[in-house]
Amino acid sequence: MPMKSALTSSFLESSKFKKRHSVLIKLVDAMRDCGANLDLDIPTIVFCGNQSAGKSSLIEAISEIELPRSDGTCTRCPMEVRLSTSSSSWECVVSLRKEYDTNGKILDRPQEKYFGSVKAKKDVGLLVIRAQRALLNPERATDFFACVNLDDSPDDLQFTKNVVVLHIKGADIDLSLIDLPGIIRSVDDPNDNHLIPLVRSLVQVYIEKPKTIIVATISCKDDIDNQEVIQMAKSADPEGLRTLGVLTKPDTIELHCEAVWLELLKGLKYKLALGYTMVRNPSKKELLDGLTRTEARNLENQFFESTEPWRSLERDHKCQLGVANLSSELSDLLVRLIEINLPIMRETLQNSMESVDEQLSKLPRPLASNLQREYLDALQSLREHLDDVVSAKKNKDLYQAIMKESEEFFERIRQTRPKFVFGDKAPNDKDKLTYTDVQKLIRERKGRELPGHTSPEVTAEIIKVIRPKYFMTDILIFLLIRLQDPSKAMAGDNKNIF
Ligand SMILES: Nc1nc2c(ncn2[C@@H]2O[C@H](COP(=O)(O)OP(=O)(O)OP(=O)(O)O)[C@@H](O)[C@H]2O)c(=O)[nH]1
Ligand SMILES: [Mg+2]
Repeated sequence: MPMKSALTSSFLESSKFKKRHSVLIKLVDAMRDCGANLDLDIPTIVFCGNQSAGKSSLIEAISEIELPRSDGTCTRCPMEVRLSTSSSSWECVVSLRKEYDTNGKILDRPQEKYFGSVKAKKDVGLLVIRAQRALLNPERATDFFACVNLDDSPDDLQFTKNVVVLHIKGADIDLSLIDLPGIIRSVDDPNDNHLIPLVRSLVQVYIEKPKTIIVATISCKDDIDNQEVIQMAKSADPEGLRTLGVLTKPDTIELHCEAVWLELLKGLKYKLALGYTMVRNPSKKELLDGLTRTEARNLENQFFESTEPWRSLERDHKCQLGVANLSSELSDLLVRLIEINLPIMRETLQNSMESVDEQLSKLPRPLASNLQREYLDALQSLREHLDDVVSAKKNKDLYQAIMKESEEFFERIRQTRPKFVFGDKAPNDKDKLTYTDVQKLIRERKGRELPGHTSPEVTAEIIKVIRPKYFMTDILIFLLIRLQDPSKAMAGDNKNIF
């Protein structure tokens, strides 16, 4: 069997849960696609560790694609790799998920945008580097990074919390993994000191979620006590129940210094409930020499079969060696975690849906296509509402309480209306309109009317003369009439005003 298949197929073929694995992992991926990860703690596998510990190399080995690797192109943002089996041909679709704005403030809703896609595994590396650079330069057009030849100009940001998402269809396994930037211990330039807590807090956000499996990637090249990931994982998961240790670069261990790593593997030191696995991936030189994926897996097998003390490990511990064993272990763990959490996720989503339905039911009905009609209906209902308020129709007690006062008020206002006085002169009130005044106006405006008829202009003139003075009175009386008998006022019966 080719090594490529040995990586995953042996596990999948032997697994009686193969179909269920696929269904469950696709289910949580679909939930993530809908942005449910913002409201829900979705089971996830997160790779974290010191810078250059070998996290991306490990995910590459599992997923068979190329990710930005150290020495110039290290991981500078979270990379979500979603592998799914399907009958269709192999394809990798890359999208950018912005969860934070340019000031690092969390967005209400993440925005996921298509970035590019490739049909050949060899083309993934460049596309992912382009996608990462697009996120690191948020002020520049995304298309720029998708199409043009990349230059060496410095990026606006050194790290970002926004995510490159890789949807890989036609993979040999259903699994979702997140690759994180490496924890920085020191920086050369003091101006970069702020990057240390920045990356640490990014890692913390991912690993502190209770439904996350922490893959603490520990390089055997460094002293075990210098691996900050151990402390971070311990504070996020004090009992070590969801932390899996992965020991990388075993080929770099100096002769006779293997004991400490052997102790870890056997669970004698830094004990974790999920235990430790050891993997051997290609070094930079081996990659530069053109080592293929198949050769890389062969190299790993040879290494564990020929190097002490690993070759003499007891049978029980042999399954802790190699990428193939690790991928099956991870897939199993993820599915178990999803299964355990499915009822609570369903309940949380049910509650969220009920609260959304309630909010939706409070929204006004959608607008009809005839906007003019909508506008008139809205005006009509506003008018009815105002009528109800003004006429105290729906408030009987208030109506009865003000009845007497309003009648009295109406009468007093009425007393202020202008009065006609027959004769030449109004004895006590110079503001009163006299019969002589009216006759004078009729004479001045006389037109071609039949005898006994008055020109409408005269009526208008009389109103013009009186109205400005008594304008406020008009309104008050009008309102009063409406209060007492709205139907009368509505019918335009406001002749009492004069
Ligand atoms: N000798 C040896 N080198 C390895 C092994 N695994 C990874 N490397 C090399 O270590 C370097 C760093 O690997 P990466 O996979 O980029 O490490 P990383 O943890 O993703 O790095 P950051 O993203 O920068 O934190 C690369 O040059 C790899 O080729 C291993 O098992 N043995
Ligand atoms: Mg990396």
